[in-house]
Order: sequence, then C-alpha cells, then structure tokens
Amino acid sequence: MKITEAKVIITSPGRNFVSLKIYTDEGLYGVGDATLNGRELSVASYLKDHIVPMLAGRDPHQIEDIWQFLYRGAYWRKGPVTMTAISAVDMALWDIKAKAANMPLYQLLGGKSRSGVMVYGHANGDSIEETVDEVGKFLNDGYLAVRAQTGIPGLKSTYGVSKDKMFYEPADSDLPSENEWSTTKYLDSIPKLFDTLRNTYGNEPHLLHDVHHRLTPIEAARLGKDLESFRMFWLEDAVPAENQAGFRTIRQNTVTPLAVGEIFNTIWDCKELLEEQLIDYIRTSVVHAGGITHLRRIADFASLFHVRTGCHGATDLSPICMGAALHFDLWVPNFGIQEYMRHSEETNAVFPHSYSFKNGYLYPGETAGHGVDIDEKIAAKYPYKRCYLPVNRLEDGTMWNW
Ligand code: CS2
Ligand code: MG
Repeated sequence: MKITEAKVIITSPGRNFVSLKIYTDEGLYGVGDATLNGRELSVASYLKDHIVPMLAGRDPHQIEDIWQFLYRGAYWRKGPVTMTAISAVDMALWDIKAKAANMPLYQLLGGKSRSGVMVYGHANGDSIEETVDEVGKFLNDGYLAVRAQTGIPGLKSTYGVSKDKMFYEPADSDLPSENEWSTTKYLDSIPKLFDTLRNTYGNEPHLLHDVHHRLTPIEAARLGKDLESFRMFWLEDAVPAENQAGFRTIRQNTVTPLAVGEIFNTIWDCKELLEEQLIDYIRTSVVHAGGITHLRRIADFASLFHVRTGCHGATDLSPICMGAALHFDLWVPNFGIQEYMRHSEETNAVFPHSYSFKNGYLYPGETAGHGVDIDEKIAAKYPYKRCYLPVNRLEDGTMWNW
C-alpha cells in the first residue's frame, strides 16, 4: 500500500477543528485530529506546507518509521505545533492500518483490558449551591466521576465556569478576553465546595478539580492538605509544570492525588515527574503528545511508577481524537480515567462516530479503524473563525496564568 495524498480540513462548527485526511492507492483513507486551540492555523500550515509534501509514496503501514522520520527529521524537536502535526499523521495511519486489518483499533494495540472506559464530566456553577446542583445532574445521568469548578466570590469570572452548562467552551472570543485572579479568594472557596459536595452526595462519586496552573507549589500543598478529607480522585494542574521539580514540595506535603500533563507534548515533559513518582495521573493526549505511538510510550514508562492515565478530553480536542483515545484507553493496562466534555450537535454532525456513552462509561464501538470520520460537505459549511482562549491577571493587573 502507498500513500497517494493528504489533505488538511479546517472547519468551525461552533469552534475550530483542524483535521488531516490521508489517502492510499488501495482506496482506504485515515483521519487524524490536528487541533491546537487558539493556534490552529500554525498546525494547518505545518502540515500543508511541510509534512504533506513528504508523505506521498510512503507505505502507510510503516507507522513507527514515519513517526521517527517526522520527529528526528525536523531537526527542531518537540513543541506543541510539531507534535500536534505528528499526532495527526500518526492517528490517521493507525486508522488506515486498523481499517486494512478490518479490526477496531484497540485490537491492534493488544485487545481490550476492560469492557468500557470510565469518563468524567464537567459540572460548574457561579456559586457553591449551583455547582452542587450541577454535579447532581451528572450523577443522575449516570456519571461515576465528575469534575467540579465554581465561581469565586469577589472575582468577576474564573476558569471552568460557563454560561452554557452542557457544551461549555472556553475559547469564545476573536481577541483574548481577560479574567481576574486572587489566590487568597480561591483557596478560601474550594474546600467549602468539596465539603458541601461530600455532605450532599457521600464518598462514592469520584470528584475531580482543575486548578488550571494558578498556584505556586507551597500554595498547592496547602490546597491539597485542605482537601485531603474529601478524598479527591485528583487535583489537576495545581502549578505550571515547566519546573517538574516543583512538584516535590506538593508531594511531600499532601496525599491528595495529583494529575498533570494536558499541555505536555513529549515524554521529556514528564520524565522527572514519573521517575520520582511525583504525580498519580498523566494527562497527555493522543492529539498533543505524538499520537498513539508516543502516548503508548509515555503510558508504559508511567506504569513503572504506579502512574495511571487520565487523557485530556476537552471540546477543543475533536471527536477524532476522542475516538482514538477511547481505543487507547480500552487497551492501556494502567488506565485511570478519560475526560469527556461533550461536543455540540453541530460538531457531532461534522464528525460521525461509533463511540457511545452508557452508565458512566464510553465505548469506542466495533467499526474498523478508530471509528470516527469527517463529513466534508457539512464541514465546508463552517469556515474558520479566529478564536482565542482567555488570559488572566491578578487584581492589581499583573499577568498571571490562565
Ligand atoms: C482543560 C481545558 O482540563 C481541561 O479540560 O484544562 O479546559 C483547557 O483549558 C482547554 O483544553 C484549553 O484549550
Ligand atoms: Mg485541565
């Protein structure tokens, strides 16, 4: 089999998605997600201008060799743009290989390790009362695990709190909107939220929370301690993680489980975190961390250190990424949980897929490949629209982490 051509498809059914479609001389094609929220066109150009011209004539079955060619061959290694582009190629090639074998992708990875993939949903509200009600709705819908984010009294807006509760979307503006942050106000609120949640729903539901990179290690250690009796499933992105050693302070001071990694793009971003057992869940995704090929390498390394997977699955990762992730999750021995932020009806129509939700679990389906396609006619109805994530400032105007 030979690759004949590849095409980059940009569509915006409510938010921007970049996809790669790779064609072969045997009539099979594969699709991969190449979406990098707020920087979409840079990956589209990387693919169109620099990768697509090198694909024609290659054997699509040589996934590893093509991965190494694109990674080593760029000379400039790593980085979100390069790695998202490589991920898209990798996802599309695994799709082709599984279609050629006439098997769902998980079979090629080693088969099922479990019957379904436990997912967590996103509940949020302006106040603790509203957030508690929203968590209840997810539990009623059958979710076994829910992430809870709440508005902070005294702050106009904060990460994770949305107007539309069902299809929450953080990138909503053609120039970055500005949020305001106070660590003092935040640290005061969050333990109250989880205290109320446990009093209302008991200890059984898994509860998660995303700090979204806003604390320092000592502040994160304090929050972890304050949350200990509420038995969190995890505390996510407690600090920015460029300095992996910073996690030592958090780790030495709390037994609250830690998750990190949605913005990591290679194993090098988490090597120290894993080797030193500084985290419990690694959140690297199929689309931003080098596709199935590299994610599998990260997960295997993580398994040596009792670290489980918890792949990023926000709405800015397209259904193609979700489909591929579910096959990975069904196989990966050290699976922890999968994030599942539901896509809108418009998005689902552009990306017909075989995965489905039931009683807290997602199932990838038995379609050959990763089970997600792109309807180019519907995709063409939604042209690209520039859209940024917000930024964040302290109350005195100092730039902070969003
Ligand atoms: C996130 C995302 O945990 C999460 O899902 O932190 O909401 C993240 O902010 C977006 O994916 C950014 O594009
Ligand atoms: Mg997050």
